Amino acid sequence: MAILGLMGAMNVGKTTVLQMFVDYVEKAKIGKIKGGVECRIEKQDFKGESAIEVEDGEGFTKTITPNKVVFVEEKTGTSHTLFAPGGDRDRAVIRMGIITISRIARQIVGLFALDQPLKEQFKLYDLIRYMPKTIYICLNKYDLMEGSEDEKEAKIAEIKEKITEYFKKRRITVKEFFQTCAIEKEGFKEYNDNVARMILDLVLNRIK
Ligand SMILES: Nc1nc2c(ncn2[C@@H]2O[C@H](COP(=O)(O)OP(=O)(O)O)[C@@H](O)[C@H]2O)c(=O)[nH]1
Ligand SMILES: [Mg+2]
Repeated sequence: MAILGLMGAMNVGKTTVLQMFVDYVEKAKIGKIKGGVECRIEKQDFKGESAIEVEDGEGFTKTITPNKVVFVEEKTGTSHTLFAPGGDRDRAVIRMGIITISRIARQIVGLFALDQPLKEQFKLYDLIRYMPKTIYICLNKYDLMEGSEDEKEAKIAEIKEKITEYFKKRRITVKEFFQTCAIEKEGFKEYNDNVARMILDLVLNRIK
């Protein structure tokens, strides 16, 4: 039984990643992807999403209390729990969620948005005192990267290096990087599949 915590600054895509995973399970896609296994959702709680109205624009939601998903591997009957707290470290109730989940989770995934500066995104981790010795990194919003394939590759290599350095200073080893796109978008199916595969790799301990 795994307990996985998805951490990351506001708007990097924690809630969306979790929702995409649920979607893969509910639409029976997860057993069909490479590395997929049949699963079912036992519980999902996105009640902590609070709608934020903006004057002229679409509006968005902000995670107040942690999102939670429990799913079961059909073959073995093993259940796994996924948590994604909010990312707004300036609000006490959200901060409490971050700290609690960081202590409960046995595996932590740090999410980063590839289209936003890293520096701001690191700040959240300064808050978490109890971190495991290893962390997994999800580089999300791959679809928003600009440039040629070569340019993207170079940019990602640089980002990986900076993230590895940051955690190394805190004596945390980055064990694996994943690259994802958490919204359905043409041309990015492999990166959508990576969302589901990442979670399975982690809960099934497939990363050596
Ligand atoms: N283009 C793109 N948008 C994304 C992706 N993942 C999340 N988003 C969008 O980014 C915004 C913030 O996502 P959300 O899951 O609420 O972030 P959270 O604060 O980390 O939970 C939402 O508008 C999402 O639709 C992605 O991979 N690509
Ligand atoms: Mg959220």
